[in-house]
Amino acid sequence: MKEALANANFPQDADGRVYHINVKQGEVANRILTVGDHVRARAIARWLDSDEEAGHPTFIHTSQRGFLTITGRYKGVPITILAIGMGSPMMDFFIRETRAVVSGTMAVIRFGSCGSWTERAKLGSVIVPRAGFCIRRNLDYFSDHPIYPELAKSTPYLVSGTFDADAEMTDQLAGNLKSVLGKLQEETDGAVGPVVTGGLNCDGCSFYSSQGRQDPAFWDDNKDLIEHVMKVHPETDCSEMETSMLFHLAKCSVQQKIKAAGCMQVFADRVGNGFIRPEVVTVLEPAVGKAVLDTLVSTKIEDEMDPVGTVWECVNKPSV
Ligand code: R1P
Ligand code: URA
Repeated sequence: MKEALANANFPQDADGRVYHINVKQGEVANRILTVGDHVRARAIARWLDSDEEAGHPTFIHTSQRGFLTITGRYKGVPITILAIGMGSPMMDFFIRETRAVVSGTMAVIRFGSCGSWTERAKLGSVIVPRAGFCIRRNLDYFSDHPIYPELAKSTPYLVSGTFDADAEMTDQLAGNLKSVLGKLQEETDGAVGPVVTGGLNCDGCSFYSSQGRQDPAFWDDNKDLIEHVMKVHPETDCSEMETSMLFHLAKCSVQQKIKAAGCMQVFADRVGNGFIRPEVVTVLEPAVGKAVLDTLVSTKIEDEMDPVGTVWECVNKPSV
């Protein structure tokens, strides 16, 4: 921590920089592509307009807490790519802190990796969920001195209801992905694709126990978890750790609108127990990243920020 901060409730420095992402108003655009992995973020950032095309340098900033913010333009439209790391608390930091420094509607698409729970989404597929839910370890079940005895006896894992993605952005994203991946599917002899739509994503609070992975080194009581979840939400396609939290927080943003959608590449086959090969990821990630950027720039934002004073203000005459 380098700057003096004020306000324990929502810490910001004298310039308005938020505590963990360390950005201020004018450094994050209304349209945001978010990922977990900073290598994925930098690979997708190669699609951004050059400094000459954009008319300003691309803004790149890594916070002390590891959030990577890249703000530039894509096809002339201001856009931010933000790598947040892993887990729902990181999604919470990201959404609350960006919401505090962006005015107007935010359009957020997460591009993650996931484990597939269905044969219709094999390794190399991309899933576009219509909604998501969460699975949380019920700590009282494992507690030495539970506060809520009934909850402690009830179940080791709590499964939530669902939160919808933005339907319009989701349809647009699915369409863009299908047109890009259809071609790649042929070129890669089916190693990439298809695009799987209409189902549910679930966020685990852990990569391990709450996604039903078996670990003899720990007391998890999760042998029947996947079967149980499939009974509660039979349309579940996959599990990962942040997208459902994004949908949940977008719904709970009560002062300013957040449109949220997500897509995830299948890295782990939880049905057949396989894992994606790195050379497939090399082909898949840039293609999906481009489809997400195309979706974001075609998303309508009625109350977009004025570029004056932002990092995307044209300071040089654009060459296009
Ligand atoms: C776990 O390996 C991580 O991968 C998934 C999960 O949501 C979790 O963050 O997404 P990312 O590849 O975007 O990090
Ligand atoms: N990310 C997850 O959270 N789970 C998986 O199975 C694969 C990637």
